[in-house]
Amino acid sequence: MGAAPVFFSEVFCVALKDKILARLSSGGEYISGEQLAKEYGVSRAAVWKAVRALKESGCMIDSVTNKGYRLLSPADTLSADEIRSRLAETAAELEVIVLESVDSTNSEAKRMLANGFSGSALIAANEQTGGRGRLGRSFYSPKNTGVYMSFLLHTDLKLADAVRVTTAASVAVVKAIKSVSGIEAEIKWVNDVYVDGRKVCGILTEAVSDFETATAKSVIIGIGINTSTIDFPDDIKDRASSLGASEPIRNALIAATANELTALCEDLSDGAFIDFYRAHSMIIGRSIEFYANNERRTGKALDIDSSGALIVLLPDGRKTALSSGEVTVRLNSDQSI
Ligand code: BT5
Repeated sequence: MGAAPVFFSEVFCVALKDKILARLSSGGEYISGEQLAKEYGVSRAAVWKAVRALKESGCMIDSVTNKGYRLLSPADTLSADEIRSRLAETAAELEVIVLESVDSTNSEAKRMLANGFSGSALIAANEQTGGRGRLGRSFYSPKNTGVYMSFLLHTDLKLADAVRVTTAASVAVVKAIKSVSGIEAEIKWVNDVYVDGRKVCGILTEAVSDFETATAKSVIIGIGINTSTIDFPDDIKDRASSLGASEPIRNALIAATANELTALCEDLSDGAFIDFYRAHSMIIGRSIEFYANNERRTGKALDIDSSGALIVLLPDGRKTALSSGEVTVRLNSDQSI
């Protein structure tokens, strides 16, 4: 059998990418697209494409109109040591594990539990090959351009209160995004974080429950945040986005989320964080549709109660409280899941 054909344009593109990376690495100045195009005898569009490919591979390149491109860092590399060095006291007991690639950090946490691990852990991966969302959905987790992490924590939460964990995680993510990048994010009940109307983060909480005592003995809180992903798959590209990070932020974002989340988890019965959640909700006061028992229903989101449940006004004037797991909320104007 002959070798697989190598297309000239692919070779050319790889070579251009490497050349541009080397050129940008040689000095801290901005270099215009026009200049790079001239130096390498290619079009500006080819330069733009090569820079985009570099960003997709994790290079932190600042692009400024009329100035050009500047390399801020060759990579936003995950480092367990750096994450650890940024942890506050509340998070100091977390075993920090960084993996290059894994199917799902939540699945990895489950395997650790099954193998007898009894501590608390933070597992972060550079890439997930089988990132999971809720209800069997998937979470796109390309390498280098996102934060994919799971917290394995031990609680004695009543199962009925487990929704608070996801609520707390959403609050932790919004606070961490703000502190690390200055970006104001919003929460779409119960587990999605949005920036400018697009989803930048999803949260998947899984409880390891004890049926006899009806408690969640351990919880696995999986958080995926797109930090600099540009190219999303066709089915989500219109409603997914990233934080647009142009400098390394992943270690700081992971540590900030860990610090916020562990502080909140110290006392989940204290509903103080629900006020923050309400203030950052993108659905309170809006018409929504939701699914309960596979049935599509509509209503108006009125409030989030102290347990984290969403209070909805139904068309017949009755009110209902929705708790996670049984419903999916859509804004009426929005086609997202
Ligand atoms: C979620 O589910 O959004 C929960 C995602 C949790 C991901 C983390 S990453 C670390 C840990 N390990 C895992 O395996 N999972 C957790 P859900 O609300 O069901 O949303 C899933 C839907 O979001 C998909 O069906 C897509 O429509 C959309 N989606 C998929 N990937 C996305 C991405 N990267 N950014 C924005 N939207 C995405």
